[in-house]
Amino acid sequence: MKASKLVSYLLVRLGSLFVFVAVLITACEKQDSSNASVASTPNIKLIADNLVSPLSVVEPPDGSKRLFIVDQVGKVWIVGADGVKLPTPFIDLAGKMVNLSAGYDERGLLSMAFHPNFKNNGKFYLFYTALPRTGGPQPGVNWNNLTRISEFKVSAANSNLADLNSERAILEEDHPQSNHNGGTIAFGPDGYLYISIGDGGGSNDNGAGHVPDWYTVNTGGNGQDLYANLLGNVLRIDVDNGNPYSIPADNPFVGTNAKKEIYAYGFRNPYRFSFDMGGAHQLLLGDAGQALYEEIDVVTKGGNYGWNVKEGTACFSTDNNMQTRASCPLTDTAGKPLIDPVIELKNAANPAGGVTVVVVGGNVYRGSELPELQGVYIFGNYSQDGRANGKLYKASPAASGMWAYEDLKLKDFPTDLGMFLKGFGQDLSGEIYLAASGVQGVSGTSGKIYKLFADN
Ligand SMILES: [Ca+2]
Ligand SMILES: [Ca+2]
Ligand SMILES: [Ca+2]
Repeated sequence: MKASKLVSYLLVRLGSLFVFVAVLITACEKQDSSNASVASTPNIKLIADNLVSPLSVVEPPDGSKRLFIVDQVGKVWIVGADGVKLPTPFIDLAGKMVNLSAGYDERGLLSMAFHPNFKNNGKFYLFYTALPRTGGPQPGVNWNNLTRISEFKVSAANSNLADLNSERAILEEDHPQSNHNGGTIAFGPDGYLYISIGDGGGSNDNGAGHVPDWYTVNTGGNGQDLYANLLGNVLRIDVDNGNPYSIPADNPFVGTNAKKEIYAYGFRNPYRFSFDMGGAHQLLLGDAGQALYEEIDVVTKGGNYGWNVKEGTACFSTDNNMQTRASCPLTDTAGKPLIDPVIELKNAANPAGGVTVVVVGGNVYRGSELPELQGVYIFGNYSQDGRANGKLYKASPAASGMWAYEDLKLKDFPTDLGMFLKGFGQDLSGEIYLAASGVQGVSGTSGKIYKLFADN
């Protein structure tokens, strides 16, 4: 080998070595950067479409990796493990429900929960709006509808079909007006079924079917009343004992004259709530406000969340719901503090500059797609101003006081979703889903389910 050839040979070998070392360094840097949780790019991808008014997504605890989609019209649709929506709905309850208004309606099939032991007992639960019973809250006024939570079983022959005839009504409550149905059901980490029910509807927690409570400065008050009905509460019942259910022994009003199903009270329209899959398994709830404030609450056993004494952190006035009162009680007559929200947003009608028509309670992210969102509460804005421009927020839970929150920016939707945001869902891996549609009402086929994912 000539000297010149030897030199060039060595240069080539050294060059290869350099390239090899450079690749090693780059690989190490990549390794380091993933460990150091460099922010990924949140985006949403389509999971199912051609829905009417989807409100939630639930995964059954049976290992099937299916997703069940609740459509307000009364149908539950299944998306299989292969990502394909089945052509036949799991169940269709429309024949058992009130007729819904195409333009706008808060009634219908509002949520679904699987029994924790669904894999073995095939039981699941639906919250829906049935035809009203005869009679009404006062002479000459009929009930608008009947809230019904029922147990059903999956068909013995086909795990993708429910047995409609297996219905066992668990809990029913007469509802005076069409709105404020609440409408979430979920099993807590304690195995009990939690149910959110609104104040009965109308406005200001007033009118037929809204009883007077301890706070006589404001008229009405199903939110504060604990005796006359189940409205304005989060309830907790044991569906595995009793017929049709029993009261958990440590429910807060056991041994009193109050309704023993009540777990927490003082809500206006607790439309969506969820349990954190991790951490302390907190119950996080979005309560829709009247005219000025929207709120997210951390719900604890026996807690009083203020309505209709307070709207958010403000003192509410039934004399004029656009003006707060200068002061109001800090506690109820039982000495319970009126618990303020952890997040408060100004309602779109707030003259001080509103941001949302209604807040939509979401879920704490516990998935693996977006590590930087681990433990972050994702919630939503149904619409900023009445148009199809809902959006997402993210909030960092704080040990005390108000939680900081900001927009959760999505790659393909940098300003808003271009849709009405109607609800959330979470699979058993902790990933989060959105339910949205292009219209406010229960009509059309613009309803879609999206999954939050890292688009990078
Ligand atoms: Ca009152
Ligand atoms: Ca009540
Ligand atoms: Ca409140």
